[in-house]
Amino acid sequence: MDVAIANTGAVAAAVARMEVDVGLVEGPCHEPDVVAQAWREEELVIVCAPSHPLLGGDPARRLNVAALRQAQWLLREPGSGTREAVEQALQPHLHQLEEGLHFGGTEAIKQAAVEGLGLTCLSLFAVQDLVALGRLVRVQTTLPRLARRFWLLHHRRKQFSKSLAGFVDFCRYRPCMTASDRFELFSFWRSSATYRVRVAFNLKGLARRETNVDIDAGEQHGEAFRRVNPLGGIPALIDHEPGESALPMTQSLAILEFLDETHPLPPLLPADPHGRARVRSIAQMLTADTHPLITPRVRRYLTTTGGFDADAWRAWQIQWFGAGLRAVEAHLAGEAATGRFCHGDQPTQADICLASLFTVMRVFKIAFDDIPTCTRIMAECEQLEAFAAADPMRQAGAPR
Ligand SMILES: N[C@@H](CCC(=O)N[C@@H](CS)C(=O)NCC(=O)O)C(=O)O
Repeated sequence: MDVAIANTGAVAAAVARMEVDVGLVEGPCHEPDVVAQAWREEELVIVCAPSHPLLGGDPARRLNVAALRQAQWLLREPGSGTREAVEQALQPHLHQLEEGLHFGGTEAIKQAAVEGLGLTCLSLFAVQDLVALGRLVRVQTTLPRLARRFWLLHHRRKQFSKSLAGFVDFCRYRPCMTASDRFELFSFWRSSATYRVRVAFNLKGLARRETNVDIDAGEQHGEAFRRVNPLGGIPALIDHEPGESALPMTQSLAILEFLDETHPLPPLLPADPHGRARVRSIAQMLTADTHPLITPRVRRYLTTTGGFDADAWRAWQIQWFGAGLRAVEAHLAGEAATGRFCHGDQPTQADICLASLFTVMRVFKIAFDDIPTCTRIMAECEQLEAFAAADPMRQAGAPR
């Protein structure tokens, strides 16, 4: 594979001339014969030196629109895709940016900001090193969250070979490996509900840090965790983003919807209401009607109070996993909306929930041979690194 690096305009032009198979760009593409598929989303942050006069000696000061309009902005050169993306993010709020200086690269802008020459708006990923060192501060503002999109470009007549299609899948669904201070996920290696959230983070290229709650040892019922989730279940997610409420979010599907609303790409729900209802219905058949019956708290009750021994518990698991999956199979096998995945050819909430049941069944060594569509779709999911990387056996704490 050959990789060439150029700015957005040059990449789009190379795709339009079919000189390259695909292009990955951060700015808008203006080539008529090029199809732009939404790829990743990246958070943009405003940063400056801690001593910048607009902060008045208080790095936590929140700047309003009027203050931001007065600022001198450090920008990329005109024609750069990054500059266009920053202008698109800021101009709806500030209308016009007071250009202080412009530079041909991000590193030069960062150094100029450290020297106090102005404010700049760059990707969080690009500035987190200097923010961690205290040489830049993230400016708190009254603006909403800023983001830019990356795009995958291909010529509209491009024939995709199997390996090229595999590469595009890899790009779209590769998990993000960076550490995050923003999202704290309470998790356990085997938990299928946590798996759903892991896959969603991976699909969206978002980082998280995980705090282990050992549900085999009963930590979910301890006083500390009950303050996070009074129901004593994982996952729970805390968004530590400054300015956001730090209340823990619980319920994997609610967390999936939150991630989809705050980080829309790639979407986990179809665009049309009927499609969304179908996907949510499949997801809830698995997570509301099936999974709760086989949780540790149910096992504990049945084995301590209900007179179940190990065989009765296993028969119970097989009964309820089987009932849920056969019902989902009836939908998937009989409905035209089923495609490569549960709904069309992109993974959705429904696939995440389906795969979450398969992964926990594997841990318990349970399999069914009468759900061929579910099994085929699970194999499709596992082709994507976002799912594979969330597998229980690849998590810290899994038996080796
Ligand atoms: N409906 C919840 C399920 C939460 C749940 O039951 N999680 C399991 C792990 S997969 C748990 O923490 N169980 C603890 C217990 O049953 O004691 C969700 O989707 O988040």
